Amino acid sequence: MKRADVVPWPAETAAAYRDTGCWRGRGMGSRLWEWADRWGERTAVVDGEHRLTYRELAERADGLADGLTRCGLEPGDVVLVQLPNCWEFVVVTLACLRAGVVPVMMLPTHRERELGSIGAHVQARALVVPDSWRGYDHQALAERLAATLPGRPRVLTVGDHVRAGNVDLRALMRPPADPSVTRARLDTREPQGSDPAVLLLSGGTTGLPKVVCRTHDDYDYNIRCVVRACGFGPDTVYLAVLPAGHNFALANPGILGTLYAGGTAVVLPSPRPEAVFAVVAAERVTATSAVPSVVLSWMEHVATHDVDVTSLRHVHVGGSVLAPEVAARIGPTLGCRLQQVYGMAEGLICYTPVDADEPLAHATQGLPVSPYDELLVVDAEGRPVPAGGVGELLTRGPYTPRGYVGVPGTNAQVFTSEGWFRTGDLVRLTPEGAVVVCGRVKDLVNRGGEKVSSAEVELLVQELPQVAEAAAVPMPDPVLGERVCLFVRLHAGRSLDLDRVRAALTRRGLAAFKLPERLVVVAALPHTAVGKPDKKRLAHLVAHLVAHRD
Ligand code: J2J
Repeated sequence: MKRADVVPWPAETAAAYRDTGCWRGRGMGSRLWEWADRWGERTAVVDGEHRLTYRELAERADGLADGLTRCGLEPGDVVLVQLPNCWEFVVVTLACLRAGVVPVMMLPTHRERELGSIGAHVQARALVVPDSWRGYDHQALAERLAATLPGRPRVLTVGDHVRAGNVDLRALMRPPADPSVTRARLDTREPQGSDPAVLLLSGGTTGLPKVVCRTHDDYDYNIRCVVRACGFGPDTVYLAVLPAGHNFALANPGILGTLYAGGTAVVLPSPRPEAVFAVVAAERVTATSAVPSVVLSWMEHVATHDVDVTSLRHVHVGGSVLAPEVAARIGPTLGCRLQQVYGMAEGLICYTPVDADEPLAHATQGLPVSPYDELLVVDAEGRPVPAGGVGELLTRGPYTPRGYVGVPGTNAQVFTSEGWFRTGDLVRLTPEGAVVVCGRVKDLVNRGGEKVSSAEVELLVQELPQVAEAAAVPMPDPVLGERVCLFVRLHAGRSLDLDRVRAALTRRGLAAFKLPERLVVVAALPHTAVGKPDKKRLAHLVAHLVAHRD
């Protein structure tokens, strides 16, 4: 990634964020020893039997920060990190922050297509993967990619079966022989506040990779705000079950927010209720976060099993639409308070307050976490709507960057000339300033919180020889909220079924969660006035088909 690919805030805005104290002007890695000096022997991270104190975490992260340098990685170099929720993920992330190496947070479900296109876009210098995970050989995937990506990135493997030629990452995580010497050396090379800290993947609405560069200054501020909004402190025991590479579980407040507060972050690689409630009871978990579909499965489990949730105080729910009726049942069922969250990798985070009254907690998606967040609701022509009206949400602020990495054309469309980010979400604001999500104008499918770009699916489908025209739209689903439905018009005399589409896209390396789950072959697709497939009509059509069980 070239530094010029990262869009900075305008100089005077940046100066204002520094003057107000939002931006500290320091690398996030410097937090590591602030924590260790303060909370040294307290438990920082729990992963099954594995427990790390704050001191051990700092030492291991420093050991790895040094190790990354020995592998030839320099400050500003980008690495793709594809790990399940495990203690090594936390060490890798902190080591990167300490060394100024920039991790791209991939998901374990990503495959060739995602890793390949993102890896090429950011010129990744290394790929961090598990040896294998859920029966899939990630090391082999990384090796194939490393052989084809420009710059031939190194493969850094976490696991017991590191193949020759790859780097054994666990071996690099050993505490240094003399931690104080390593600490002092790394201190002198601390990244600056304006340097890239992490790269997050946008929900994405185009076929192109959309990568959000979060700086040390802005991400550090984001985390401080969210920790405050959620009342996290040293007595917090947070359980991370959503993929840790997601902004939500990583930093809102998530794992990093827990560490900022001096609490304990428990990591679990699956949101399955059996595993979750065993850990909630064993570790006396006080807070966790989930997307609505996951929280529904938890509520069903708790209603039918004898589980101990007495430690649980807060559950954060967001990422996709939560019906107010469901919201009202969450607290009583799980024996804790609900905090709704509306957030995005691009920045803006809204939380309902810990002590919100019922209308606020159940029927809104929260208030912005920073007083410097700016929110504007506009109509289709970009004019502000009257107070309380529905429109597209635009936002800017001290932790909402002004552009994606290396895509000036997309940025000119997605960001206004005044630096507002067009969220693509339709919202209204309550008189208190809380956001209520009412829909969206962007072209994606929100599958249980995982965002699928319709264009990405359509571009691949259009390459199939049978297909003349394709449109991917959301289809309503009682569990996940939405799934991908694919409409196609075929060339004369050709046929196609869902299994063949899924197999073809899988062969092209597309992640499984993006695969269409229903195929509708039509003689002609409806079009809008500008000649594009009329997605609104198609979405209505499939909603009708689902409602009538056709
Ligand atoms: C409806 N839609 C929502 C909500 C996000 C915390 C929480 C979530 C994300 C996230 C995140 C929603 N109701 N409560 O990064 O830190 C949809 C919107 C939004 C998009 C962003 C975090 N909360 N959404 O979901 O980058 O459409 O971030 O623009 O994955 O999810 O997706 P993403």
